Amino acid sequence: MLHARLEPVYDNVVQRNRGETEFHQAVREVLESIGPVIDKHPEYADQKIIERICEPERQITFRVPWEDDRGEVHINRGFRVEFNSALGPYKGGLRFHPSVYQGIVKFLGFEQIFKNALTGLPIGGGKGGSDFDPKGRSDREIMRFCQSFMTELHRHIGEYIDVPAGDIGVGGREIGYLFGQYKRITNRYESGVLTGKHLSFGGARVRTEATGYGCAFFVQEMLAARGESFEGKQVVVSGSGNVAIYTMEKVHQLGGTVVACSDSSGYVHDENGIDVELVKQLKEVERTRIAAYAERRPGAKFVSDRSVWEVPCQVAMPSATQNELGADDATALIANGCIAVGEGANMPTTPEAVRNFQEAGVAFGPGKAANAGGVATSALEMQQNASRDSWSFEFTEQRLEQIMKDVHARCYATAEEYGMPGNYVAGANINGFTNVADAMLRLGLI
Ligand code: NDP
Ligand code: 2IT
Repeated sequence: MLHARLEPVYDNVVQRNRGETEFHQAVREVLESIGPVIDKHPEYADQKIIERICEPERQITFRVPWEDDRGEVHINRGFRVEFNSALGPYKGGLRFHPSVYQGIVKFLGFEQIFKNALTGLPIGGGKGGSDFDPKGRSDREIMRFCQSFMTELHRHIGEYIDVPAGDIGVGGREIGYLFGQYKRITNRYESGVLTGKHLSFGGARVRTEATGYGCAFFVQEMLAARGESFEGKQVVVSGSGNVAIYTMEKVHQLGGTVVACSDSSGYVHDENGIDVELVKQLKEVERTRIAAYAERRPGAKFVSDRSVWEVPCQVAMPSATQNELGADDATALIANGCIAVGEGANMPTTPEAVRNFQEAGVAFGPGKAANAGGVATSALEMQQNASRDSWSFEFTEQRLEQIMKDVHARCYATAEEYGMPGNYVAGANINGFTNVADAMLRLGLI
């Protein structure tokens, strides 16, 4: 239910951003949480802070022409949405996936505002990407695409302006080509303009692992708050990309057993525990399909075109894409004894499924909080670049773990303060929102 003062705000967002269903969904979730804040702080509504937050400060759409290996010309669309810079330069990833359009970039950029605020670090919110499909493309094609993309994007970014990073379809390789082109066009070695860089040119240790490790740390905190731990728990992780791989690695280190992971063609079930090194080999080195896992690992099976959430587990960690875990999946997970869910992906759980989990008393960690370790470590990379420093793995991982504990504590305490103990969705949305809203009030009408 929406607060009476927020209903017209939401209606206006739907009207002015027609057809952008994912953006509507993300806005609605935040507005549903902040009703009690409006009662306590009517000045936010009086100053139209919510209307302002829902309108990006700047949106850029551009043509990305490139040539494939056979000489054929392709035209893709590039996006960068600079959503909110109250707390710092715009910060958020780039997604290359054929499903990308304005509505997806805006939902991601909107969520990024509150996620970044929750980290306690000085970063605003933004997101970008392209409808380019990297699947099956050669390394040279990826390079040419990245160069063309950056040939336009470079005018809009900078270490004090907007700092992109990776997301679906954009990892260390792509960040390298993007940085190379930025450096060439601008004639500046501006390390802090992109994060997720390789260690050889200004990258930070633990950034590759950060989102997955951070998500595992967050779930560990949720479990501890209930007197539980990962020890002896069966865990299912969806996806098999960057976030999924390092979630699995840390869950194993913390005593859990990941028994299944997936990609868009199906899932692999391995009761002995997923061999994470094999997944790295298949996905990071060979860039092949997860089905190959079952061919190389005795005892594992591949199941095509079915939901990974049918595999019994006590902890579920959706780490692929938006709306990948629906109401029926939630019902199946609850029936199988699931007690905790940590969103590694952004908005992977549908609103109905979130409700199911919360009504069943499942500890539910929303992406804004649970996957904040990635962007937080990006902010640590910016800090290292600004001071021309390079921290050790151990030190950086300690910083990450402490940040995730703090994010958990903020969500937990805020939910209690507003009379919704254990509701991490409310805690994350209210805490993230009030941080940004307070800064916006102090910055005047901007
Ligand atoms: P990757 O590109 O490394 O991996 C994405 C994984 O999700 C792949 O296994 C992919 O399968 C699967 N996937 C993507 N789209 C779909 C789809 N439409 N249907 C089914 N499966 C799909 O991306 P990341 O691991 O970086 O990102 C995963 C999620 O985590 C995203 O929601 C992202 O926004 C979020 N995230 C990422 C952060 C980061 O630092 N990278 C930080 C915080 C959140 P396939 O190969 O078959 O497409
Ligand atoms: O969704 C996210 O937080 C990311 N894709 C990471 C963003 C970043 O700037 O590191």
